[in-house]
Amino acid sequence: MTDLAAFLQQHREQHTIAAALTDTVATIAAACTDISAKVRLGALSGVLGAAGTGNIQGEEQKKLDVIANNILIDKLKLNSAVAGLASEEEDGFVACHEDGRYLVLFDPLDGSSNIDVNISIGTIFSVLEKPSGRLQTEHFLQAGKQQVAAGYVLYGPQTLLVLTFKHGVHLFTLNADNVFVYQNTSPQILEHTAEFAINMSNQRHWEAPVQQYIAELLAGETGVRGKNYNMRWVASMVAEVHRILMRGGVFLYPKDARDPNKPGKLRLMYEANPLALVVEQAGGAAHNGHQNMLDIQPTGLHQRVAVMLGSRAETEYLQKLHG
Ligand code: P6P
Repeated sequence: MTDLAAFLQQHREQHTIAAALTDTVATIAAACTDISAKVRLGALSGVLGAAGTGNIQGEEQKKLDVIANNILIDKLKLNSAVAGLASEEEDGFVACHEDGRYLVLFDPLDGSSNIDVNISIGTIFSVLEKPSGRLQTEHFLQAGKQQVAAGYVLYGPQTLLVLTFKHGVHLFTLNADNVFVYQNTSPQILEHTAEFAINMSNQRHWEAPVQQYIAELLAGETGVRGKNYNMRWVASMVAEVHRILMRGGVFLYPKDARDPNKPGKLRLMYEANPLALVVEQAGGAAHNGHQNMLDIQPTGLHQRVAVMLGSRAETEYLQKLHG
């Protein structure tokens, strides 16, 4: 049995990764272990329901959003390698250690609408190197390809940690002793799939290329794609990405006409970028319809983006449709 600590030491030596970086990821994993313990107890740990507060996204916060956010901030603040952090639940960045090397960005609990109905939720994290100079917001605004580590923890039937240091994707299962045990697998996303994930209730708001794409999938073997497709929608991006990692698929949250000023619903820095890095490291692809996700130059901590990711045959076809 190889646990996370042993894996990080081996991976560090094999790929000449800084100990401060693997230690930062270990801190994130430790925080997620505490979050998992709260999630598992649900009503018994008083974490269900609304917090009675809102966040900068204008969304109602669930109690567990706030709890998870505080657990991550408290633990990361104790790690001297961390110069600063940014969270979906925080308006601006949080300065940590002046001599820290890394910036940690996270969505503490993705899929919050699922908490009270016991459907999978997750924590998404992204690690960047801090540029020189006094910490400022611009230091966080690095393209996704600059990430030095990224991943997620999925609180589902199992609690799974999935992470990458850009040397493949690595999976761990949390055991009964609250230790993440390495699964010795390097998942590769199937190039072809017959499974798509999109919120169909928004269909009337989509732009033409997505309208055409989904119509073709729904036409099944009678249409140009020549095969039948199945659909999933969990309303938890982490769960959708993990399913795609394990058995292929394509996930879309496109721009829609409900808010013409918003390029999409999902956030670039701490949802799309870390998950896009995992997907790419597993042989899949991710873009916003026009540009590779990891090439997008951010302009704001909480900026939103259209997301299309997963099996390459589908993501490449989608990019062609967008011209
Ligand atoms: P909708 C969860 O709130 C989230 O950010 C993603 O995890 C998920 O894919 C999406 O929003 C669900 O959005 O509009 O279907 O509720």
